Amino acid sequence: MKPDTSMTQLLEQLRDQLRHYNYQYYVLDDPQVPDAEYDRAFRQLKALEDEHPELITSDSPTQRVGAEPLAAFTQVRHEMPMLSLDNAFSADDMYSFEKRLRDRLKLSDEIPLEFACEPKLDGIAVSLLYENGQLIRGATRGDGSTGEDITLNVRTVESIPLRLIGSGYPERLEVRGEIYMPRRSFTRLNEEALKRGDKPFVNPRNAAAGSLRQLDPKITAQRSLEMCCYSVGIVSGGELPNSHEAILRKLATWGLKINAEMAVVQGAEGCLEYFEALSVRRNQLAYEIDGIVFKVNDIELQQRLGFVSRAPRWAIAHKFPAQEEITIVNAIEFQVGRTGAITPVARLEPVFVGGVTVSNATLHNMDEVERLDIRAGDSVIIRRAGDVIPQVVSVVLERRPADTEAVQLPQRCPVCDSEIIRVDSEAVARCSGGLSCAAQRKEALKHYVSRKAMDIDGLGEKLIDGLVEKELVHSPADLYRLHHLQLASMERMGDKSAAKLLQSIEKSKATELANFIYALGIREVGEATARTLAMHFGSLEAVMSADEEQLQAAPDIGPIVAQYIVSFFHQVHNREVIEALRAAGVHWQDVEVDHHELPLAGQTWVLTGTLEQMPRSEAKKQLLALGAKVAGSVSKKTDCVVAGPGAGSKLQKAEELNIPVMDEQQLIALLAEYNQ
Ligand code: 9MJ
Repeated sequence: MKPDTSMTQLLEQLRDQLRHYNYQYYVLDDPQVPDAEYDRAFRQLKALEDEHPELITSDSPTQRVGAEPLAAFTQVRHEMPMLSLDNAFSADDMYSFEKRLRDRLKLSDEIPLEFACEPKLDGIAVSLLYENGQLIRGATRGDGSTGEDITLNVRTVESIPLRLIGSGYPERLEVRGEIYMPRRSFTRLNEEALKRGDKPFVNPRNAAAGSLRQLDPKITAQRSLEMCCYSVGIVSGGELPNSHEAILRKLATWGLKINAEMAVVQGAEGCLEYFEALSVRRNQLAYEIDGIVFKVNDIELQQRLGFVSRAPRWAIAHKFPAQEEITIVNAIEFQVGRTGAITPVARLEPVFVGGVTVSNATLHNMDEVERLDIRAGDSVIIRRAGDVIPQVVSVVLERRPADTEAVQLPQRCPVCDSEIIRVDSEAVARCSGGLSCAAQRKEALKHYVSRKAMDIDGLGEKLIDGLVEKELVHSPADLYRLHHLQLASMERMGDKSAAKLLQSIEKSKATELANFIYALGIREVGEATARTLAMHFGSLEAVMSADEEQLQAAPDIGPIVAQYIVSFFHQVHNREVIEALRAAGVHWQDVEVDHHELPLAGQTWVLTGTLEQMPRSEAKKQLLALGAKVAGSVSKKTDCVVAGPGAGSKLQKAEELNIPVMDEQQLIALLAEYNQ
């Protein structure tokens, strides 16, 4: 067929359709058609363009990738410098910020001052230049005056329109924002890197930077980057609205992605409220942020305020406490866990990171020690994101002192001197001392008294360490033989606390079968498995005499756990401890085993958000009793999600996957119905 106007029109129609789908998917996060529909339109366009290569336009959705690798990036001078931001680290800094602005603007206290608030994305600042709606250049911020031309790479980012949609945009429009890698893409990228044996990226920011700095745009295209716009640079041949918020909303109508969390507040007070509210949800966002940016909303006021050196006077970034810090490894030691697992731990020069002082970081196992090549004396980057445990991200090799030595797994347990054994197939090394090892005894006791086990109040870690060291307690049964004088003579204990502790030890004798099984500390038998065992077998005797096959008949018990359970009860020492506990008066009621199908058998439930009328542990217990499994994350296999106030990403995922969601009231009604 000879190309004619109708073919040109058809191609343009298909392109518009695809741009629209892209906009809904990447910019609004709200796709309206299934992927297959997009793919069909894309393939049709591609086929027609293959037939008529002379009609291909550079802003066609088929033209995002495909350019040849560059030899080097060229430099770009920014016509208007790309500014950075001043920082605030406290509420006081925010109040001083507002005061500075008011003084300079001569605003009296009664006149409100509006701020636009937006999360501070931790990515790479870039500039996009549109001429007559066409994306003609993408550049990094660089030093603010000169950056690098990364046009071919930004063209691969799907949330960046190659051509603006809608109408009314200025002839020349420079849009600025941050290119970042969402957490999910980051996790996936690193999982793939580890599988290939490559070095993982340290954080999403480095991954985004590394992906943009690729001379081969095909690599950038595989990296799932996103761009969020937060300001404009050059504007000519057209007008923009007169507030920051309205400008951003306008950009969104032209197909550019802006942050969905943007809001307008009044004064430093309003900024601080926004800061607090978003701090709470920070870890539920799909991307990492390192603070909140506050900008005077009124553009005329912004112009009156101007800027100093490289930062505008009208904006400030209120930073969260740093999530990454550098510190020194004073030593690498080995801890012995309840099951004898030997865990290497880095003892650190104390460092304030993620809002707390960190002086230890687990290194998990020897594979991790080898992967990091961490040594005593090294400078390391410590990361503590949210309430996640602190993690050693990497060693700063340039700072390694001359005389360090690689870490060796000790051959003997640092506590009991028994041999350490590392089974080839496992990453974990174990002390072979069993309960003859004081460290394992201490950990076993700590587990026994813990809240979800026997729930003995007032028996803290230090006291257990002391009792084991003084040889007053060898096994859990010894707890029930302790008397007042012994306890009262321990460090930091007095008559009163000793009496209270004896009471809680006494109280713990009346327990439930599931708690008791959990308290025994059998490898891989957590709270849920213990409950399953109790419900399926009904009595301790039945669990103890079950063979591996019988154990595997219980829901969710696999061959490995079954083997651990059999071997636990096989050991004479363990049987003796159980006997001694019963002799000391520990008792429970056997569970009536009803092998009728439980109403929620086979179902997986997820609890999220805050429950206001019953503790989450109680809701979980009741669901388990009805046969349901209670999982920590939502997947296609989830049958129902119970969402309370503050529910975030799990609720969102459930909605995406069309999984039934109920609130606490509905759950209570359902439980009442089944428990009648
Ligand atoms: C980030 N990183 O999210 C600015 N930023 O505004 C936001 N950065 C900025 N605004 C002017 N939201 C200079 C930098």
